[in-house]
Amino acid sequence: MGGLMSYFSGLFGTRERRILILGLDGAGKTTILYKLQVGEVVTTIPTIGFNVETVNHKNLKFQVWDLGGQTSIRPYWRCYYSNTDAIIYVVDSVDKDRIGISKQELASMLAEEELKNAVIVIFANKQDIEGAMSPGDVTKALGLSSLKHTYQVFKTSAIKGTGLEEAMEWLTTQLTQQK
Ligand SMILES: Nc1nc2c(ncn2[C@@H]2O[C@H](COP(=O)(O)OP(=O)(O)O)[C@@H](O)[C@H]2O)c(=O)[nH]1
Ligand SMILES: [Mg+2]
Repeated sequence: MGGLMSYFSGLFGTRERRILILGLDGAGKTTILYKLQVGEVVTTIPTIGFNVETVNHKNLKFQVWDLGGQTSIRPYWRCYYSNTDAIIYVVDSVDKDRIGISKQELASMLAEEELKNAVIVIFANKQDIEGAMSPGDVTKALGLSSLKHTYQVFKTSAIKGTGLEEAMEWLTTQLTQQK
């Protein structure tokens, strides 16, 4: 690992980039955030009561929170996702029971006007576990073919650290082209 941030070096010196890491609880978001070794993770709890993990590294800003369940606080998310350049959407590829909920959450998020230009990186996570859905299965289950956004699905294991570099390399290329 270690060298992961080098992928982002092409983005330094340009404008601020905001990247959200989202998905259902238990998908592996926090694990990924630490694996990326971007910097110190700061957890804040806004008054409305959901955890937001933030990491700032130069002009890159990562924010993480759990989707699912809390429809009443959804309007408050807006404060966090304006000007978002990319969403890393993390899926527990073993959790077939909740993949439908994950699909709905992604769809509601991407219906937001302010996120219409965001690049989407899907992490089909937990690939180290036997019986994990393949990227093809995850693509189907999330209904990605109807997405208007630029997206790509990657097989990842946050625990083992596999697939993260490839995904980050792709994302960096997309963001560099975006301007
Ligand atoms: N086997 C396996 N476990 C994982 C992987 N990623 C995360 N986990 C585990 O899944 C649980 C939830 O991870 P966490 O990062 O807290 O998920 P979050 O709720 O999305 O932030 C933890 O016990 C992690 O160790 C993975 O790729 N493979
Ligand atoms: Mg977490």
